Amino acid sequence: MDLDMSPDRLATTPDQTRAGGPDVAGRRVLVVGLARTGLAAAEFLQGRGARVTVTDMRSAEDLGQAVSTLAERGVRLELGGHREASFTEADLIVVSPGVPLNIAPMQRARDQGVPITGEMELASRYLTIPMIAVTGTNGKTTTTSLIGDILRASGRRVFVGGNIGNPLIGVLDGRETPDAVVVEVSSFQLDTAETLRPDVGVILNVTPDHLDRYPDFEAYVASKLRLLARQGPRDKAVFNVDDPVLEAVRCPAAPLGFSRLKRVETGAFLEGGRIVLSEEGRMLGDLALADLALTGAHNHENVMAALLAARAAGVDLETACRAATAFKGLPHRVELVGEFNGVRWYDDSKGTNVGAVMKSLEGFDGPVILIAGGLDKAGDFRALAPLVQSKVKRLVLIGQAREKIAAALAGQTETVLADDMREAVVRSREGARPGDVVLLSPACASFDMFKDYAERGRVFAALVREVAP
Ligand code: UMA
Repeated sequence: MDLDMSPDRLATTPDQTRAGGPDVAGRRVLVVGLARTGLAAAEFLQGRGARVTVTDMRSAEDLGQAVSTLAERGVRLELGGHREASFTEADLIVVSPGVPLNIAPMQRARDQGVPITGEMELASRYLTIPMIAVTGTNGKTTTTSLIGDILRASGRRVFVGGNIGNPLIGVLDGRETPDAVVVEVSSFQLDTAETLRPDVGVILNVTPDHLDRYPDFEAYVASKLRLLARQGPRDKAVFNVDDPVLEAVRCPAAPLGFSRLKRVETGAFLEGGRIVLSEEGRMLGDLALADLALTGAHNHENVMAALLAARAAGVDLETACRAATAFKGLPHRVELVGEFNGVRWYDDSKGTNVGAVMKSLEGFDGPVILIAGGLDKAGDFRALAPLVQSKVKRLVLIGQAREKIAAALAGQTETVLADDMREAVVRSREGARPGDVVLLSPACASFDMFKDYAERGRVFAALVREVAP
């Protein structure tokens, strides 16, 4: 087993982590999971001369096009289940983020010393251009996209990818020649990141999520903090100093804090309706919140983080602010579907955890009818109680978690259980008066009723347009 993926072998100093990825030619590499990540990783590894096998629990029929694409390229496929020997006999395992690291064959391979890595870690080892990486429980996608826009506005060619939907390893196919990459990084991707060292690392916030995958909140926090752990003093760490988890972070990189609540010596903060950027107590520039299309406290944080990250990457502040004011936001994130009979309907289907729903609710003053529920990720719905009591006039619950949420929030507000999204929209309309807001912000995953959060949002929006006028 001489394909050593350990940090010590390939990376003795932080800079050397980018000196070149492992030589996989002729090596047996097992790619676990054949969705977006697995397909991209397998194509990359095959192109580098590895002997690639891809395995997935799902059948060839379920997996569709990816199967024929890889079969045509001569990749071995083991579908409809995992074969333990393929794990233990591999020189390297590249695991997709959605595959738990403790499944039995992986555990066995790990015990036998087989290196296990993730696609993002692997890709980062071959990258020679600067990397800006963004993690956090909420706001990652918006912030990643905004940083991408700002860098483009400054004339740079940028690859924007990662958890946002297109695997980072795609940047290595040579079709594009970007000057920098901006990646959204999930905790699952960080779990397999041994040497990942972004030039600029951003952590937006850390609140409970994915507790169905981690033993406890501490383990999830530890995963998130890995983003900054291997940085060096020349790198930059951007993080939210209002967040109790991040406030006390000690990182090797130069810190750039941002805060909604207090002045920051070197970083960004809010004052008098403006974002102020500062360096050692000196004001560098500012931006009026009223000029932003992005609204809500959480988005103000996202913009502060993006401005700091872009500046750390060398973009001048004026260009960065201009791009931030031009940024319109992303679908399914407190997206206005429409106003009907004086009621505004918002799609926040991406609000898949309790912290996200709290941030979304904080952005509204008036009475809210909240549609929540879906597939529970072991969230503690009781944390919603104060906001539900003060802002939510009717709670409409759907999906597998509806009884659990109803029990957790019992007595806080009028609660209605609905059998599907149509009923949820109808029951919301019944309770809504002019001036109210109806907000779909589920605090849960979508997979019990929909393909993904985007489909959930689309179905909701279509029903609103049909039922609400
Ligand atoms: N599978 C197995 N064995 C198992 C478990 C799963 O073979 O024991 C297979 C499944 O049958 C499936 C494949 O593994 O075919 C799923 O892999 P995947 O879930 O990693 O799917 P990808 O399409 O590669 O998507 C992943 C990220 N998914 C997850 O982290 C769950 C995508 O993030 C990401 O956009 C994509 O890589 C590209 O980087 C999605 C996500 O929900 C948006 N992320 C979470 C979040 O944002 O909260 C972390």
